[in-house]
Amino acid sequence: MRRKLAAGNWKMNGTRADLSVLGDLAGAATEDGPEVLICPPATLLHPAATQALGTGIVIGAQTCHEAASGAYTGDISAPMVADAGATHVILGHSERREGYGETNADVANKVRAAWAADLTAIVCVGESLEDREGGTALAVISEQLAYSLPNGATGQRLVVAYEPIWAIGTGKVPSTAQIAEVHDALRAQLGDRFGAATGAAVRLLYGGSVKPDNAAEIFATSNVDGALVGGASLTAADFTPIIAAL
Ligand code: G2H
Repeated sequence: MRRKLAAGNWKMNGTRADLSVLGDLAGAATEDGPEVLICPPATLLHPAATQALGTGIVIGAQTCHEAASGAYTGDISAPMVADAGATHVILGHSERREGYGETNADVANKVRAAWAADLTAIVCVGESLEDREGGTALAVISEQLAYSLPNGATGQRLVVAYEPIWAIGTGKVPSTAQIAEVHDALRAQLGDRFGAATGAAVRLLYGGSVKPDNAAEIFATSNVDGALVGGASLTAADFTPIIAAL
């Protein structure tokens, strides 16, 4: 049985004062309920992890470098993320792929680094509007998944997030049939590559304009084990009902 996961991606939002959201969410993270993950900016990883102690909320980073240390000005490594108290890292988000030129091979190297540091990697895949309208969405996603994942995935250390680029921050959401088609294909591909047990154990998140008013419908969709939520994870008022819908 896959535990549901509500993951908040704060992107480049938040200062220490905003960590009060963790306190407001504390009641939402229960042992029997969905796992609640907040991925704040790197500056907040350590204070967030400290503040989350005892709440059941876990903390993740939004990216990491593939090397453990070295002359990479401005970057943070997977061991640093773990040292800050985080347990997860989002990798290959489309904003990283598009804005920083991260390739599938880069993402796979980062996943290796994350696993070496005992972090759970949340690997993002998703098609552009052009891919969707041109009928190549499934092929594009399949290729991203194939080349963004190194060997050695397990249900514990891999989560896959499907985020259609055209749905991110736009208020546009694919139909539940479109989400199901992609998630079913992801599940099948993971099973073919890593074996049936691992394929069945990896959690699949949907991401892209998840809001309190559409969460329940999305969560009722085939092979959707939770969500990667951007804008609506910034306040407890929005994120709490999303967690509750899982
Ligand atoms: C997609 C998502 C979070 P939003 O990027 O990863 O953001 O919910 O704001 O569309």
